[in-house]
Amino acid sequence: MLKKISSLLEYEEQYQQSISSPEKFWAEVAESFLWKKKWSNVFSGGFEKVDYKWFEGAQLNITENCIDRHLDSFGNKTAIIWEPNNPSEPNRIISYNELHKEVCRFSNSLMKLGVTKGDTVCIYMPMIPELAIAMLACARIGAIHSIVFGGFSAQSIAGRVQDAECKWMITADGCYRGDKQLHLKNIVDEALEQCPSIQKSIVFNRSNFPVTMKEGRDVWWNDVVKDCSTNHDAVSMEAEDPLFILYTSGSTGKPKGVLHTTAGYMVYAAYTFLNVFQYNTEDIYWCTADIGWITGHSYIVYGPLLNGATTLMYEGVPQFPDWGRWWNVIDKYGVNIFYTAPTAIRSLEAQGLKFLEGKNLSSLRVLGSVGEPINEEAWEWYHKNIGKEKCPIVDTWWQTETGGILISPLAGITPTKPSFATLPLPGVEPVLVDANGNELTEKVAEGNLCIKKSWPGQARTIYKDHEKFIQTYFTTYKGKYFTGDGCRRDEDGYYRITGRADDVIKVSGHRIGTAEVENAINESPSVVESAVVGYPHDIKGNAIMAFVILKSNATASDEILKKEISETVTRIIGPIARPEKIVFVSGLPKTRSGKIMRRILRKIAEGEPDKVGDVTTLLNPEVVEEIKGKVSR
Ligand code: 7RM
Repeated sequence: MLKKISSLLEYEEQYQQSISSPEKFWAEVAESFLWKKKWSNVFSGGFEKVDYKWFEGAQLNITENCIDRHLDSFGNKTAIIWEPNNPSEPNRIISYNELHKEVCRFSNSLMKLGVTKGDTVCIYMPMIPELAIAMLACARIGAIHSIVFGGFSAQSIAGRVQDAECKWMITADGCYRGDKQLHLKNIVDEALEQCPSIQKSIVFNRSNFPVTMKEGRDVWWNDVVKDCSTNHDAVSMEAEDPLFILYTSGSTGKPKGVLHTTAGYMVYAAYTFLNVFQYNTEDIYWCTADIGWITGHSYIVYGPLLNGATTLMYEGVPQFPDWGRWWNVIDKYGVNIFYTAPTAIRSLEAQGLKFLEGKNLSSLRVLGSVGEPINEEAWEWYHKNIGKEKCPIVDTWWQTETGGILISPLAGITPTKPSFATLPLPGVEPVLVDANGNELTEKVAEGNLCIKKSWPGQARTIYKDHEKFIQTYFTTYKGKYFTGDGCRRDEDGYYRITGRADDVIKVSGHRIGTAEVENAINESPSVVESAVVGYPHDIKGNAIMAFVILKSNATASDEILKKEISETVTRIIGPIARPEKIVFVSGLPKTRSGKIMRRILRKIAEGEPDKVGDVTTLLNPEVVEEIKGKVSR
C-alpha cells in the first residue's frame, strides 16, 4: 500500500526529497500500484516544450487499481454508500465485489454496443452509483469519459459533445434534487439534435419520468446490461493514454476540454487523497461535490477507490428536506472525513445553529474545504460548530488542470491558519511572480501563483488544441505553469490564495468565464453588448454583475428585460451562470482600441468606485460617472 506521511518532520523530509529527486520520489510512490508493465522512464519532457510525460512505457488499467486489486483482501468492504435525495427512499450499499461486477457488466455492455478504446463518451447523469459505474467502465475499456455536470443546459452539453466528438452518451431519464425534478433525458434529447456524432445514447431508469426513446439511438441501461457477463478483463492502457476530458471555463471563449492521462493522474489522486485527509482504513469518507466537477472525479471516485476507501455519494442538496440533512447523513453513517466548499459552509452558517441541535457529529475527525478561498469567519464556524474544535481543517487548493490537490495542510500534521492553504504537497514547487514575470524570492510576498515543475497529476493538454494549452498556461510566464490565481506568502512560508487574477469568476465555487456569460447575454434579443465582472458576495464568495447596453427598441420594463437576460443565460449555459445583478448602461468604458476596461467595472461592482483610477485616456470617460451612479443606488 501507499506510504502515508505521519509527522511534520517526515513531511519536510519527503518534501525535500521530492524536490531534489522527483523521479526517485514518484517511482517509490508508484511502486505500490498494480502495473501490467512497469515504466521505462519516470519522467521526461518539461514546460519548455510542454511535452512532459510520467511513467512512460508503463501499462496498467486504473480500474484494476480502484477495484480488482482490493477484492482478495476486502471484497466485502463497502466501496460506495449512496444516500438518495429523499431520506425515505432506500439507500444503497455497494461492496467492492459488487462494484467489480457492475463495472465489468457495464464494460461488456459498452463493448457490445461498439464502444472501443480511444472513443469519447459523454456522461450526463445524476449523483447515483451508475454515474461512477459508467465512468469506471469507460476507463476499464479504454474509452475517454467526458462528464458534463447535471446543471448544464442542452446547449452546453451539445458544445462539449461536438468539441470532443463523442460517439456515445450515457444519461438517465431524470432525477431529484431537493423538491425539484430534473428531466435529464429531455435536456439530452434537445442537445443531441445538434450532435450527429452520437451513435447511441444509454438511458438509466432512475425516476420513471416519461421519456421518448429515439428508435435506433436510445437504449435502456437495464436492457443492455441484461445478458452481459460480470467478468471483464480490463484493457491494457499506456501510461499516457487519455483517461478523461473535463471541460472548464477560462478567461476567453468557450470552455476548454482539459485532458488527463492514466498513470500520472492515478498516482497523484491516490497519493494526495491518502496524505491530505490522512485516510485510515476504516474511515467513512464523504465529499459533497458533484462528480461532474474535478473534485468529484478525483476525490469521490478515483482517489478514495484507489485507496480502498468507503466513499459516500449523496444525490441531493444540503437544504432538503431541511438544512439539517448533511448533519443527519454524517450521524447516520458515522462519517469520519468530510470535504465540502466554503459556499456551502456559509449557507449552513446563515441558518443559525438550530439545525445542529440534536446532531452528534462526534464521528468526524477531519474536515476539508475546496473551490474558493475560505474566509476566516466561515473557517472558524466550521472549526467550532462542525469540528467541535477537535478536527483539523484542510483548506485544499487545486484546479481542474492540476488533477489533484497541490497546496494543502496534511490533516493533523501541518499546523493550520484560517484562510491559508498552507504548504505545497511533495512534488509541488510554487513560485510567486510579479506582473513582469520576475520571481519573488523574498519569503513574504504577493503575486501571481505559478508552479515551476510538472507533477504527475498535471493535465497534459486541451483536447485537440495543444497550442491553446501552451498559450493559456505556459506563455504568460515562460517556463512556468500559470495558475490564474493571485496569492500571498507569509513569514511561515504559508500560501494564501487571494482569488482569480484573470477573467474567471468562482461563483459558489463554480468556475465561470466572463466571456462565456457575455456571449450568452448578447444572444438575448434586446441586448447590444455586455460586460461581466465578479464582486464579493456573502454566501457565494463571488457573484456576477452584468453591465448591459440595450437596443433602442427594447422598450419592455427593466424587470422583464432582466428576466429575459437571465433566462437566456440559463438556456445557453445553465442556472449557475445567471448574473446576480444586471445594470443597464448607455455605454461601457473602452480603451481607444475598443477594449472593455473590466478593471474599472470591477472596482465599481466591488463597491469601490473611488478606486477606478485614471479614466481620462478612455474613449468614453463620461460613462464611468453614469455607471457609478447606477451601481451605488
Ligand atoms: C478544485 C477546483 C480552480 C480555482 C482555482 C482557485 C479556486 C480552488 C481553492 C481555491 C482558494 C482554495 N477546481 N480554488 N480551491 N481558492 N482556496 N482552497 O475548484 O478548476 O473548478 O477551480 O478554484 O481560484 O484556480 S476548479
